[in-house]
Amino acid sequence: FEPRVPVVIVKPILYGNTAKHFGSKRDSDGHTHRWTIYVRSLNNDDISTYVSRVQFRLHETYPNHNRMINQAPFEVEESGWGEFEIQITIFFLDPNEKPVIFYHHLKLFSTDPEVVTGKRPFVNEYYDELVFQEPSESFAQLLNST
Ligand code: SLL
Repeated sequence: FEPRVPVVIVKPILYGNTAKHFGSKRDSDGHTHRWTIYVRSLNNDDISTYVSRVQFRLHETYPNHNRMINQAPFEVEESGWGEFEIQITIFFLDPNEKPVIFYHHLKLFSTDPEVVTGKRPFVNEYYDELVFQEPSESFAQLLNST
């Protein structure tokens, strides 16, 4: 009798956005902030060892609002004037692994005085975990390589 050990691999990630006020509203388009939305590993290891691409679905006011990023760093840098929900989809190198879909609320405006005066960058970041149940042997190798 050989007890079967279930294989579960957990990859910690960070996702979120940074934002920086221009200092004034841009006349041409009313934009006020430059911002970046991103997905990365907790320890900054390269997640492209097991992630094939990441899609960021921006607000429809953006041209080509479905942004597919096919290599690291998995991020989109943009400018704008408003906050909105961004749908993030992570695709994996093993096509049998279902893509993971979640949401991030893009935040631009801070009440933190250090951020308002430009002493500190604005970071709106969250921790989460990608949990793989019984991954294929080859994909498990990729997951364990970082
Ligand atoms: C709001 N519900 O009303 C939100 C919508 C839309 C943000 C925010 C500019 C895009 C562009 C932009 O910042 N859109 O000019 O391409 O606050």
